[in-house]
Amino acid sequence: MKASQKAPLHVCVTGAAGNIGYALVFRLASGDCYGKDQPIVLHMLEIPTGMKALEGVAMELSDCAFPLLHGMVLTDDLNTGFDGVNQAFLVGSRPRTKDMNRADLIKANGPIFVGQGKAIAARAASDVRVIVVGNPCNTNALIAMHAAKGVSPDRFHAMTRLDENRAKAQIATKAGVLPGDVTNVGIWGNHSDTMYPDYVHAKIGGRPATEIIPEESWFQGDFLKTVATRGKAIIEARGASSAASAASAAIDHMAALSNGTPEGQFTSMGVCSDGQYGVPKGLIFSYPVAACNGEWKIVEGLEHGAFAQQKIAATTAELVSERETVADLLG
Ligand code: NAX
Repeated sequence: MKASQKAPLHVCVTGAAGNIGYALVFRLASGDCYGKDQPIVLHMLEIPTGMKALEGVAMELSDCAFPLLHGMVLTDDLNTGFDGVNQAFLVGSRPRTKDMNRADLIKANGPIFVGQGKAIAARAASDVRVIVVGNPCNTNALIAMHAAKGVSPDRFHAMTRLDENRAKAQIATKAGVLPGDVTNVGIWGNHSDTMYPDYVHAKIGGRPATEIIPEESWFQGDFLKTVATRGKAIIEARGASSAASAASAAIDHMAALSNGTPEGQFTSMGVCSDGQYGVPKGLIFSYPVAACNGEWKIVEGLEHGAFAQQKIAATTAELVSERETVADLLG
């Protein structure tokens, strides 16, 4: 089918003038997420102080003359931003400042996701799918999901794909293979340094990664630490936080959701728990997930040893505590 024959997808990016937004919108407009035959209309939502920079982003998008970009909506109004939207990337939120701890950040950003959840329920298309990137992304997704009355909870996701991609890259380097050879690296729990990147079920060229790298001490030591602290290392090296890699991971997540995961493989998504693996129901928890045509399913039956169980218990406890911090926003 020619690009012009398909109806455009309406794709919203919040915080589109920010670091990640700037890396994301060009990839979306060039067809990296939905395919080279799928036109899109980009809805770019900012706060009033971001609107001038957003105009500059729109000028550059226009100057790319992307054949698939069939329209742009620039706005600081939630209802306009989410009107008729099929796919939403909730990226914009307040960055953490020096005097803020994680609980302060959660409190500061929570209300943003109440407003956005309500606007999604009121204005988005009936097939809307939402990925929350803005931190703390699991708990922000939880808030948006609660606020979006009438929208099925399975539509709300948090992004842990960047952690998965970081973990795959570390394993590939250690094994001397290409990142594409590494599959089934599930991220469990919160997008924070408590997450558990499950190396036990990871595969390299279809074989258990632990057979090819028989060094449990590396997996439990340097590997876990590198993945958990990668964001900080990038800030130190670049003087700015991860942006292009975060945008790329968001595209990987939404592309996997739309196109599906290959047979026998899974990816990591923060999704609403129904109690799988003993996680309290209703938490947005990152699990290994298999996806197909916009639907997803948590991969069940994976067995965990004592080390993994202890890591999963710790990340679960952190998410439960975050949920308590925002209890007043979960009406
Ligand atoms: P920036 O500060 O560069 O950009 C944020 C943009 O959002 C700004 O343009 C700002 O004006 C806008 N904004 C703020 N509040 C808004 C609102 N209520 N509605 C619409 N727009 C709003 O941050 P950036 O580096 O782009 O990071 C964005 C978010 O991603 C942060 O919360 C960051 O912590 C989070 N990240 C999440 C990652 C993940 O793996 N889940 C990894 C990368 C990143 O750390």
